[in-house]
Amino acid sequence: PRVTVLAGGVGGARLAHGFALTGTPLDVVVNVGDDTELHGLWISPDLDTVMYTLAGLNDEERGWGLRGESYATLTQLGVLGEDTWFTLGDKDLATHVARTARLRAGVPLSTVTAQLTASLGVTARLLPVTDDPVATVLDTPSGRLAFQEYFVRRHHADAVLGITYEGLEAARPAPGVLASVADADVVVIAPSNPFLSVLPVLGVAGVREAVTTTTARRVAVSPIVGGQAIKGPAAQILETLGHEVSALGVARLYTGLVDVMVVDDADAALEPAIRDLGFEVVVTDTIMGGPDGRERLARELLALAGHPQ
Ligand code: FO1
Ligand code: CA
Repeated sequence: PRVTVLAGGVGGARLAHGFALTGTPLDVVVNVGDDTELHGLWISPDLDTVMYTLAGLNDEERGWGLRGESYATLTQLGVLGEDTWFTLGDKDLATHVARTARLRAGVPLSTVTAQLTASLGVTARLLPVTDDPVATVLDTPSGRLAFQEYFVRRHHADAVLGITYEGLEAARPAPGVLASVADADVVVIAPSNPFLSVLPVLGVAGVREAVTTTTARRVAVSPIVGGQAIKGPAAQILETLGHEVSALGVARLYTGLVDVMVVDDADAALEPAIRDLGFEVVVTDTIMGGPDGRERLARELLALAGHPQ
């Protein structure tokens, strides 16, 4: 079956890796709202997290960046008076240099991404949801913060009172994105942050409609397990934006978008309430861990979608 995963960073990367390990044809449509310019370089953290994970090159502990990095360039940038709060490894910087050079030459982000993934031996197709700039901006008690200011520099410690996706209204889907969703056999919303990763993907013109109208089986995996986020600030953001901090709260956000909500064994008690929203509910172990756990979850999702591998 053809699988299309809608993904943010680490959670999306791990589940996409699981599908890749099953050998099924895979597209990953990736959020670009985290993208930022630092030191004159264009950085696309979610694309790189998915790319490095699928290439088997990622730092497993952190979830982002490359394994076995060195930091000579960042150290010297600090000597020269540049900010160093965003940890850029020497090899990772090569990705940003190559990407930025090609973007400046007029090559679209989707084409650059196809080139970079090919160079790293990734066989899945990585699609930025759009080639147009989108910037997630957070309203906090300390004011409006650019995404990486909020997330990395200030360690996502500020309460999120509101979220704006600058550029999203004007953003057009990148080539292949709408067809990928329309032509898939299975569309999966990864266990990524609904507000920081999934909504800025669905908000690009035509994407939500493509998910609504595709004939694919549509499955979402809850990123909230036992009332807590597997990683990152999803729980705090649901809370401050007035949503229930649970797989049920996530399900409400995806009502009408997916056929099946997959929740962790820890959330088995939420099954009837989620079913009442109109979903089929599957309760399983959603904690992926290493490659074996990722492949296991991917195979379970393929089976419940009617395409056992
Ligand atoms: N996340 C951090 O928490 N701290 C960092 O210093 C950091 C550096 C970094 C460098 C390259 C890259 O592709 C990603 C990086 N990330 C870092 C992750 C990134 O900020 C993601 O946007 C977040 O993990 C949210 O998904
Ligand atoms: Ca992200």
